[in-house]
Amino acid sequence: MDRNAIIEASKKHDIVPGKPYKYGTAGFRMAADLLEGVTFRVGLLSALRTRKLGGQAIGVMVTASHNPAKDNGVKIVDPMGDMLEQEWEVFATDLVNCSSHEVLADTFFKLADQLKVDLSSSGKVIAGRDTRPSGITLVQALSDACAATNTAYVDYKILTTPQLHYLTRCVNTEGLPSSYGETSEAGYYKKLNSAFERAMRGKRISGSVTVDCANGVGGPKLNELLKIVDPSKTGIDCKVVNDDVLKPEILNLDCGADFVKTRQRAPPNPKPQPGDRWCSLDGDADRLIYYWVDPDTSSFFMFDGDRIATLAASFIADLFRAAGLEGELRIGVVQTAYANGASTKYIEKHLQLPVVCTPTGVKHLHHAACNFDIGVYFEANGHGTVLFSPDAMQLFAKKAPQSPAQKDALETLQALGELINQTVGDAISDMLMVEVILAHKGWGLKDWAMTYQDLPNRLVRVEVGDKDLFQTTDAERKLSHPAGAQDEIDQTVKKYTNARSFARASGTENACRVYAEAATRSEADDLANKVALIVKQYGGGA
Ligand code: G16
Repeated sequence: MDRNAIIEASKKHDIVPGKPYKYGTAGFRMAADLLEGVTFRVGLLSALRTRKLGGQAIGVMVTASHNPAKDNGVKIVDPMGDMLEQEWEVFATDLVNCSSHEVLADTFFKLADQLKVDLSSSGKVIAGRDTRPSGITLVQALSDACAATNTAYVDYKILTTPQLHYLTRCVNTEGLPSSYGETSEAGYYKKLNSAFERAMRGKRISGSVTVDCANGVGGPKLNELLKIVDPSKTGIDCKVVNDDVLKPEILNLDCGADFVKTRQRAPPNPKPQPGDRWCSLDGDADRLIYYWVDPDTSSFFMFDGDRIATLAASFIADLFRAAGLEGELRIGVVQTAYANGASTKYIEKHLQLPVVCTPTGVKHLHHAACNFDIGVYFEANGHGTVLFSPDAMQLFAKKAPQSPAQKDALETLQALGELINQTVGDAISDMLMVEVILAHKGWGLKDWAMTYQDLPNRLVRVEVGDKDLFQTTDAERKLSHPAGAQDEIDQTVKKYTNARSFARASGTENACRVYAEAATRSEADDLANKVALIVKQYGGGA
């Protein structure tokens, strides 16, 4: 590999000096005009990673997901479609913060040495981006990093984040018994549609579902899928709204999963009619939130990630019983500190399933979910999936059914394992999963809403002078720094009934987040505001 080639290419994609850059919750994420040099350097790290893993393809996704349109981001996807191994995040941070092109090249070769990477071997990177126009410049930087390091590069252009994860796994399993599917966008739609039809066999979906696509990449991609979906087979009636990707500035604006979850209300436009079933995706279609306006009470009701997790876990546990598999496989649920306390109680007490709590970030939840045969993981913000271990999939395929009911349950489990994205949370696949489960249970949204009652809660975004002052412990449920802040939060929480609150620095936005729940709506709001004030005071002002 040629040191000069790296230096010359780097000069075309210079880094903007300033604050140290950090690989956050979902890679590097910030204002798009700071990202060109960062993305080039992420390309260099990917060139090392693919070679370290014997030439398996590495995925790179350019997206800022739920963030405003002016932001962008870049993250690395490992060969099986999961997030970059955490140990390597440090190497990414090291490369990105190099002070000059020469230091960058030296650090690259030093890392190769340290990690025992054979630079003469071949490597491959595949890339995708969301609909943000800034993505075009960023993938060019990535492509140049690959060219400078003789790394094969395939640009899949505009994709949802879960599609890029799917393609990464497909490329690396092509022709193997573990083949994940056809390595193409069309292959993704085919796999989803066929699994959806199998999961729906003998059942019908009742009523329509309207999907708010946040004016992001999920809109055109869902429309592509719907071209091959035959509604006569399942009864699905999917209406797509907020799918305008030609006006970049309206991405995630007053719509989308993050808007619905944080504002706890439906997008103002178009407005859902009472009784209609709605859901929202986020800007890169990896989060999903359902909601409706209850026609009896006229109040807004949200089915967030916690509700989707409980729905999936209860359905899969029922299928296990019906298939005669009870006790043979371990099902568990993974949540974060943001999970509503009532959902955790419902899973542990009512569904009798174990719950594990991890820090925020799909990478943490995914990892913990792999410890179960069936791991259901969802963040309250709607990001999640259900992982089926290879053993579980084999058991569903091999077990001889003792009755038609057992056969049905085993076939549905197999179909779900194909329908649900095994690489990362996928809003389109999760939406089909929810539709399947509601149809199987014969449930409307009222039935789903009645499974348990959420504790009133509030999520607040707090801008501070330096969010990095805030460090957490105990799966982000407590602050270890700045000194004194947690004590003040604890004292405040004590004044409210059944209350809980925590604060943490966001890894995707330049802000802190405060979560509070309590016995009543006004107590939850009040507590969140009080804790936000504490955070502001300790965060050095905005
Ligand atoms: C990303 C991560 C999620 C995380 C979210 C917010 O989502 O993939 O796991 O929950 O950021 O993280 P934070 O609170 O640290 O800002 P997305 O949908 O924005 O890619």
